Amino acid sequence: MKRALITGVTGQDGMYLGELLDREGYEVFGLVRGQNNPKVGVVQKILPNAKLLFGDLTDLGALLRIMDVANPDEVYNLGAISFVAHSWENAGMTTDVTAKGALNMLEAVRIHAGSKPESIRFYQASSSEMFGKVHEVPQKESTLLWPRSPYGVSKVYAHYMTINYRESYGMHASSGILFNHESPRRGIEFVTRKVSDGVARIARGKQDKLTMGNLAASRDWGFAGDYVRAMWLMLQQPVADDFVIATGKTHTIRDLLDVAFARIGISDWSDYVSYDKQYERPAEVDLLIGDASKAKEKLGWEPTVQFKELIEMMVDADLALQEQEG
Ligand code: NAP
Ligand code: G4F
Repeated sequence: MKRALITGVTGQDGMYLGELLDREGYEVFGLVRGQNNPKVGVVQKILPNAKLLFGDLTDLGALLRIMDVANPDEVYNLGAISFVAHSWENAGMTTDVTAKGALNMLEAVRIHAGSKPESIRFYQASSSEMFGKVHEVPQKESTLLWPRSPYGVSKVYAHYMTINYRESYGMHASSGILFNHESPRRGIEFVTRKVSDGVARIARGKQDKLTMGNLAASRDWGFAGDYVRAMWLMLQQPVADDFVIATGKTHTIRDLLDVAFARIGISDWSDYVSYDKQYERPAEVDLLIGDASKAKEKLGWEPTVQFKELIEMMVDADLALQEQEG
């Protein structure tokens, strides 16, 4: 039985990846931060077989202890401060967790693996946010990185550190440069879930309006369940490498509002959406669209869920949630 350690197991991707690894017959270990993390109950329900270990990415000693307990064949480093807007107000913490946390995890793997650095396969959750002010359309593995947020800068550090550990120590360390991916498990702070939740509340008469920021930004949105499969496929390759994972299609926030409101029978949403400057960012990433042809060719990976189906799935899930809550 293979053993896998997931950092960020309480996040959207951590839960989908845990389910996939469980189906593939792995013994799954999940890193959970904090002394009384409110998401533990949710994770235990979704991943009843997973063993939860408590520690923080900023604490190398804790990570070394956790490596001793889990003794994993594969490590998926998904833990991060992942909300871009939050990263300007918390740049130091974002650097400590999202950048230096990845270095700590790489170090813990390197030290634990001892004389066989290639024996533990490592996945780093890199991000399309690294492309920032894009220098090429669509973006691929070789596109110049030009991050626009403390989060993006931290992810660039972690990305190059992963490549550096591969080149310096011969570690089997891969980075997935994942474009935005969403699901009903997406955190409420991100725009797709904010919209699906708001639209469901409007439909149930619990809310009058959605207050939004920049509606012109474009994102390449896919389904998280598809994207965690790409993570796993990367670690099944004989040679470690970096891959863009994306749908190859981009949509604006306005398109997102169109699909979400249409799902509840509203074709003109202008009366239901207002603008607030507080949701604008100091520096915006205007356009993301990925070219995942390398992943298609080498991993056999392709997305199965398209934009409209994804947003409808999220609105339906939030309508059901609102129904349950009464
Ligand atoms: P998420 O839902 O925000 O999950 C982030 C996870 O990191 C949570 O489990 C969180 O724990 C954990 N974490 C935060 N600080 C930590 C710390 N100090 N020590 C240990 N764990 C910590 O993010 P996601 O959407 O699943 O994304 C997974 C990874 O992929 C992240 O690294 C993200 O930056 C990256 N990524 C995401 C996307 C996307 O569109 N979703 C795209 C590209 C890359 P708590 O639950 O306790 O907060
Ligand atoms: O949903 P978002 O907060 O996601 P963002 O910034 O693209 O970051 C996500 O994807 C990255 C991959 O590219 C990940 F690395 C990262 O961890 C995260 O998962 O915002 C999307 C867009 C932005 O352009 C933002 O300005 O939506 C725009 N937006 C407009 N109004 C809003 C809002 N975003 C949020 N969160 N809330 C709004 O009211």
